[in-house]
Amino acid sequence: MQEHATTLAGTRRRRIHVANLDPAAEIFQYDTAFDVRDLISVEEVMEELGLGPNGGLLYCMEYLVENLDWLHDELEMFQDDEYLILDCPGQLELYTHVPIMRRILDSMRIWGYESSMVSVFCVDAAFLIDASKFLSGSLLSLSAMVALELPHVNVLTKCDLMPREDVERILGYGSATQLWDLDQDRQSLLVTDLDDDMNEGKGEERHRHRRLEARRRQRNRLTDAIGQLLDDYAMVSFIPLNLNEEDSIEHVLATVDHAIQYGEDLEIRGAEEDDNNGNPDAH
Ligand SMILES: Nc1nc2c(ncn2[C@@H]2O[C@H](COP(=O)(O)OP(=O)(O)OP(=O)(O)O)[C@@H](O)[C@H]2O)c(=O)[nH]1
Ligand SMILES: [Mg+2]
Repeated sequence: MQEHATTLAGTRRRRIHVANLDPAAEIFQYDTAFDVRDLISVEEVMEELGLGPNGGLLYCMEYLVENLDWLHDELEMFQDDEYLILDCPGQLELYTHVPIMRRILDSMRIWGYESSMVSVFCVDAAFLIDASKFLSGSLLSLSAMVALELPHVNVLTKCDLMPREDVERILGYGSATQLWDLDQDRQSLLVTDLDDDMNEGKGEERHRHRRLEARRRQRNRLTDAIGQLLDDYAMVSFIPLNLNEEDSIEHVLATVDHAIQYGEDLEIRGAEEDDNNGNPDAH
């Protein structure tokens, strides 16, 4: 995104700052505007306190919450119209199980950033490839959305690493229930094959197989209900990101901009200037 912004033509060219809020991060492919590891890092915590990677991350994030003045000072360095991406840790428990990210965001709301924040939830395309993965990925996104209470954009990342047909299949799912039905049809074909094999087997095995089938159908009713809920509220949809396609990067950026109305003031200002250019009396 940072690189893309600098390649835009003319007035569309812009600067995107990126800061790292992941104390476990090691390598970056962007210029960091500021870095939480200047405050604390998982590496030093693991070494000094003998914690493991998960405990270390939690410790660091709690330390950040206790030292939010540091973040406030860093954010104050930016002008109101500057654009900043905060690269956050990917461990979902920081958003759902423990309210750490929520506490950081609540402070940012108090500092006046409420109306200019959007959460961008990035999921690897490979994690959504079949019905059950799609449903669990959607639920993860939903839990982050509920926990953060911000405008929310889901991005399907790493599409460049997957055959185009697979990406199109994921995007074409349309609805979670429809997807689940398709998958069930496929599963029942498999079960019918299995039934035929079983008919030749012993009575005890057939009985066990029927019990398993009944249990699976019960579970499916729950999955149906979850799929229905996702559909009824049109809660989850994904925007594909393919790093090799400029249009795809632009589409993600435009969607995120739109969610926070970024640039709309600039466009209006630009339009006024155009009008004024056409009218010699105007100032
Ligand atoms: N080809 C390709 N590689 C990517 C893309 N996004 C990230 N990567 C690479 O994938 C690797 C893992 O990066 P991420 O998926 O961002 O994960 P992470 O930052 O290590 O972990 P978390 O932030 O904790 O989730 C890095 O080497 C990235 O450069 C993408 O869209 N396409
Ligand atoms: Mg990361």
